[in-house]
Amino acid sequence: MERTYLMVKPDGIQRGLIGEIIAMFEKKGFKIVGLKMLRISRELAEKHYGEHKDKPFFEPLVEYITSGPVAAMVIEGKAAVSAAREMMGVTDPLKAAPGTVRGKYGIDIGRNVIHGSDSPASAQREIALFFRENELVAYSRDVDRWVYE
Ligand code: D4T
Repeated sequence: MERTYLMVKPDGIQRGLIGEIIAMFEKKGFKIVGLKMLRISRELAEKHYGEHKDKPFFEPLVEYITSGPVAAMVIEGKAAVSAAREMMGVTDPLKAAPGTVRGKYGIDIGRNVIHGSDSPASAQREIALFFRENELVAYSRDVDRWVYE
């Protein structure tokens, strides 16, 4: 089993999409092990998007991600990192496949609704950045025998 970090970005919150987005991952069969609302500080945004700090879109990206609250979550399941990326769709919502979060709900790349870790290493780093160990819950679900063979 693998864990990944997902976040409904400020545009998703303002547009009332938290429930729809969580439901997609929940109904897929993933287990939610961490969930909270927070307002990202500039310092945290710069850390989270550190790899982009020399890109022209860095400043607008930081402004956007700090512009309102986000919904942060950690989901767990088989191949959670790659499966969640597939379910999110590619970065540019106009190119994202229909049925993906970005394909369904976004238009502009700078308002692409959701974030998801792009590798198991990023997932580990981002989970530690956004959640304390005691905010993540380990539990079993009886339904898992109907999700996994
Ligand atoms: P995030 O990290 O937000 O889940 O998005 P991706 O993993 O899909 O994409 P990314 O890291 O390449 O980009 C991070 C973030 O920057 C915005 N962005 C990106 C932008 O505004 N203009 C651009 O040209 C690119 C490449 C969108 C997502």
